[in-house]
Amino acid sequence: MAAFDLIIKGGTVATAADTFNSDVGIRDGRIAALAQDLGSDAAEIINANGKLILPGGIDSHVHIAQPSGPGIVMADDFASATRSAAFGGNTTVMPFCLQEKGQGLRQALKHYHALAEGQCYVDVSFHMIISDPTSTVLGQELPALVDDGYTSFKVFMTYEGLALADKEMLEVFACARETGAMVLVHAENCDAIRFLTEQLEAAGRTAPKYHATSRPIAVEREATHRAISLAELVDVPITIVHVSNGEAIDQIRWARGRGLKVYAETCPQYLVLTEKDLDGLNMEGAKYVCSPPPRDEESQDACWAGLETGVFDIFSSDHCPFRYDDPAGKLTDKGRTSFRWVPNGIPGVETRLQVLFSEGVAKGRIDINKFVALTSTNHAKMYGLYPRKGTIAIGSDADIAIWDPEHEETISQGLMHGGADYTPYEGLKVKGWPVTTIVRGKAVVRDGELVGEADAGEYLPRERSPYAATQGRS
Ligand code: DUC
Ligand code: ZN
Ligand code: ZN
Repeated sequence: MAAFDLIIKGGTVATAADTFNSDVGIRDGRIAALAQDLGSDAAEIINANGKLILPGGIDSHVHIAQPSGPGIVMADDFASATRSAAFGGNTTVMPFCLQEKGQGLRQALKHYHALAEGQCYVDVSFHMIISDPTSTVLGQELPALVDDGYTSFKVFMTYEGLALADKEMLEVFACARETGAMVLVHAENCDAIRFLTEQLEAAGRTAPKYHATSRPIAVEREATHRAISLAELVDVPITIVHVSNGEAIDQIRWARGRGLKVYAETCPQYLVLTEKDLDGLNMEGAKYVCSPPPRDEESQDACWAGLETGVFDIFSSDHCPFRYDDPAGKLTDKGRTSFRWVPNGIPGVETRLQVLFSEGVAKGRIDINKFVALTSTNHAKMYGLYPRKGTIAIGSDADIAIWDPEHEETISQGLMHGGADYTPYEGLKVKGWPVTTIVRGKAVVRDGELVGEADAGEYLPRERSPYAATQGRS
């Protein structure tokens, strides 16, 4: 029997901490050896000369097959989303299991697991979305689920029907504190958006571009500050997801200045898109409708500064795909009557890493180690998967993306492998591309070709994260 199942030879390994030339020896799905020359005693050898060997991307913020309202269907099921993720250099994705009003969490999970079963090219793990925090949910279901490895959940401060009132937020936060779970917060003020939406509609301003007008920066800044204050009252760490601008970032800096454990995420759309993208001909702007909306160049600069200076712990896609040319997607009949009804979200799981690599690493804004931290290692740490996932170390799962750092490409829909019919990053020129994606020692994508199967991905129960531990301040 060979010493290794696979040796990746001759590449440059980069982790969140180090960059070094090393072969990577893989046995039984795990990393078994790192050395300058591991010889050739392996069932399979991949030559990685001139390539980067990175921990596979972990995208901890994706939406797959999530209920999205009457007549609206997400563009991706688990198979298409995880295939797309693999082509984008990802080895784990974390979608959201939505609790609908009146629904039990176990019931929601049972349905969601059934959708994922045997349909994943990469590993998956679910966050819950809590929309109905009844006493049974918070007192019984959620604590038991955290024990079962569902150690994070999201709450909305926006969207009628999903948004929690402040008292409910406090109750959910208190439950997170008790159970040691991580709470993710979508911070936009629901009432303020409703008010502005009504005003815009009354003035006949219903085109997709007014989606951005209806959710200005103040709406996000206020909710960010409120979420932080509510978390401080309860003494619970929180993660503010999809932060889009400098004023929200200021709230996070302020909280950290007070010693609070407030973590933050930003996404590609806040680095390379702006509000102007929503101003397309006819309904074209609907392709960019997501929340919070892309802002302006000043906000992009603020997000870059946040990435460079450590405000942001994680960089996720917020992949939430709807087809454009489809009445069940962006061109729903109601959506033509007002931006209010255009499904919120854009595809991005396949392009997240290239955008940050090219705009960040290749342009010298961040180094490769920070890139790995932001796109893989910190996701594993924050959500209880580390060190099994998120690094290249002896004993860790052999989840690896092999990158060609010199490969130049223009992003276009023709290159994508998901269920959407457009990419919001069409035409963006990038340098650096993932060529081979390996999940637990087995290639899913090899030299740009799909070689994995849809039942290769595993479901990952997670530990409680030390990032979510209360600070014992109250
Ligand atoms: N929030 C998300 O996190 N994703 C898509 C839509 C939304 O509002
Ligand atoms: Zn959100
Ligand atoms: Zn999201």
